[in-house]
Amino acid sequence: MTDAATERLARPPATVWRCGRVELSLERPLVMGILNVTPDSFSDGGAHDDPLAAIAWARQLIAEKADIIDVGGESTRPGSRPVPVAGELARVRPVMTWLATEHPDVPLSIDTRHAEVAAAAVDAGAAIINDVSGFRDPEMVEVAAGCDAGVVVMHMLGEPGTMQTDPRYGDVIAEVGGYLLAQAAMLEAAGVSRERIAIDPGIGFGKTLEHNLALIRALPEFVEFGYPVLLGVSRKRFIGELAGPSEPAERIGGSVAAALAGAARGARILRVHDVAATVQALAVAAALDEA
Ligand code: HH2
Repeated sequence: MTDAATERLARPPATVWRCGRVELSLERPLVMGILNVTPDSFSDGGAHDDPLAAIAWARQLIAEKADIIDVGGESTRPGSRPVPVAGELARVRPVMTWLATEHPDVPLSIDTRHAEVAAAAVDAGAAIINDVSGFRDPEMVEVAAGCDAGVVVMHMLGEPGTMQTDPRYGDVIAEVGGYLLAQAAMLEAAGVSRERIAIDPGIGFGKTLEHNLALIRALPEFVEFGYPVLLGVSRKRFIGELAGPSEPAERIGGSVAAALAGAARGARILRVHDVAATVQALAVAAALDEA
């Protein structure tokens, strides 16, 4: 680990995550259901990119007991290109507004790299800003500091367009951990209180299979930083690499296995496409742990 990491190691695990007016308990892992309002997301692109389909999917995620809904209007899959902000806003705003009105009790997250989109989403009722670029953009930091939303700081190596072109690290755990700590400290210095910050190693974002596995195995080290840890493994490529070629929608078993392994290592927010399967698996795992 870096000096910054060593200095701050061994804080007790976070027990709550403050997101706007709600304080989410982390006593059990929370399930964040994915709602991609995009034509081109790697797994569900084109499935919910008109407002009615997006609302129907949101209803399903809620019925399946998602604790949080993460709405995205820009795919950041490997090789993807940025979407103009106006287009991203047009995709996410109607569904965010509907959700905030019809289901004000379900915390809403906006998955965006763009300050303007984050600000509009917070105005529409988002309780969480999920930034896969880890608040590199000072304007994103300003938006976070100017509201009370929870924030997810994710690690990504470079940009989506090129991140999977031969990703390399000296020590992936130290580099990703050091980055997350540095960005969290920067956010705190900018006025985002620590109980609002969650961290995420960014599975698949500029990582080989070995990097992804090393990061999942090392989750207990990230938990010791004292921030809630979010894990996004759902339907990702590494599952096909481990278990044989498959389409993303065929990776549910591997996704649930990886989510459970992450939860067992301390991840407290699981970002998933398959909410019902994950909720069921967590219920069984929790009952067995108690026994
Ligand atoms: N993964 C994706 C998108 N956003 N956010 C966080 N915090 N962590 C992740 O691992 C993560 C994320 C990629 O998944 P998906 O949204 O399904 O795909 P796409 O980027 O193609 O829309």
